[in-house]
Amino acid sequence: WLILLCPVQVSQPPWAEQPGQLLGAFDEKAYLAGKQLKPGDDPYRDHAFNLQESDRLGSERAIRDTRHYRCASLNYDTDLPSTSIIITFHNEARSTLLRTIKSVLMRSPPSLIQEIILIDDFSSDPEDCQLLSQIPKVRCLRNARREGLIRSRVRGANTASASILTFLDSHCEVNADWLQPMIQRVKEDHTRVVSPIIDVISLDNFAYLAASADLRGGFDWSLHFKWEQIPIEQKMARSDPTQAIRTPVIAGGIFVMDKSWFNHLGQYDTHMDIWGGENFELSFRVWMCGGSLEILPCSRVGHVFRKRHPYDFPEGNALTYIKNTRRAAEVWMDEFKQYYYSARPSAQGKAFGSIADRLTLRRKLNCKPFRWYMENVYPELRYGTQSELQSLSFMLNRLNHALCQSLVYWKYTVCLQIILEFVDNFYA
Ligand SMILES: [Mn+2]
Repeated sequence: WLILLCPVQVSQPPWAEQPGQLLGAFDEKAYLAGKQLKPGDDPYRDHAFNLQESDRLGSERAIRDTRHYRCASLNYDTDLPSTSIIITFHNEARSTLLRTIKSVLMRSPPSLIQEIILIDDFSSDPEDCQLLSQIPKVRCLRNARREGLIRSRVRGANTASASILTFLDSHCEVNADWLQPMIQRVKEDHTRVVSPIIDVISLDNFAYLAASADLRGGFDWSLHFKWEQIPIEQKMARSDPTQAIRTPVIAGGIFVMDKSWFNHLGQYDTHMDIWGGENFELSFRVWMCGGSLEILPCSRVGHVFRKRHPYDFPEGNALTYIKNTRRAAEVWMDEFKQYYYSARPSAQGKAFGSIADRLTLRRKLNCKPFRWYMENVYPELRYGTQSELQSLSFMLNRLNHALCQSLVYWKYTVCLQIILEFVDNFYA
């Protein structure tokens, strides 16, 4: 009778046996052949990653299960609610977009996927999205003009029919059991906003590399996101490597959130354009208005990190980032916004539009002051006089530069992540 109590261990979940059947009437070969790199074309030109490698990989490659081994034996509720997956994109490569979708269909329990909503943010070729809607559960919505990530996601959320929203970037590969841990945490407490550990897919050869499991999201006063080590006291207190990691901010590309909580908290600031800064605004808002942010080590999703944006910003990259972060600082950072302006003096004179609606929202939700966030969520973020700050950031930059010099063009965040992973493996 003991056998009855033990679940049978299967190496492949039953729904993954025939990936071909997941696609219904969709003609994968024709879709991929419809757009191909011409001989002599620079494979990096359009997407800032090696398109030739991505095309060559195929849409259902196996990837290493990068989780801690203890994750595989965790159990999740059998009645977890389903989720709407929301993927926004602008001129994404067909092979990466398809691999993102297929990895979701292959590595998620089918009952958890209510639908996959693609928001085509006015890509040059409407067929990139349209053709994919022949895949069962996939829906395609196309914007009539360029709206950017933030308004596109809000559009996706408004049309979603599941009670839980999963935001996913368009050049990802989800790993084994990525979804259950996140839905479980949100089901237990709907005010949690959770994200996976984001593994690295090489932009050159598309190798799938494990990221360190000891990182959380942080930032400096210029509102530049960075991965950082979990503070030592918290690390010492972690007896269980499968435990959730509290994080001051999320990277923003991939997370799961209860839909009614998303709506209650005011969705996103839809006056932010294209990309950038929205993750700070959401993170401050979630913490200060009664929720929490977590990274779940048993959920892993690979993402192609790039060194530049392959698409253009109608108003310029830097200006858009400043407008968006300035809105976040003005609405949420109270007297601490002075440190943002010291770190980014050029932001001072830039237009950022009206924030009256967002200030009303903050009052209506009765959110805590930014000082509370500093004291309770991110006490590690130092603040002081301008010269102190400058010499500190100078030292950190020098250190970072020395560490990452040999890895030429990787964003230092990615670089740091990989160095830390090596260290991890060394001691493992
Ligand atoms: Mn991305």
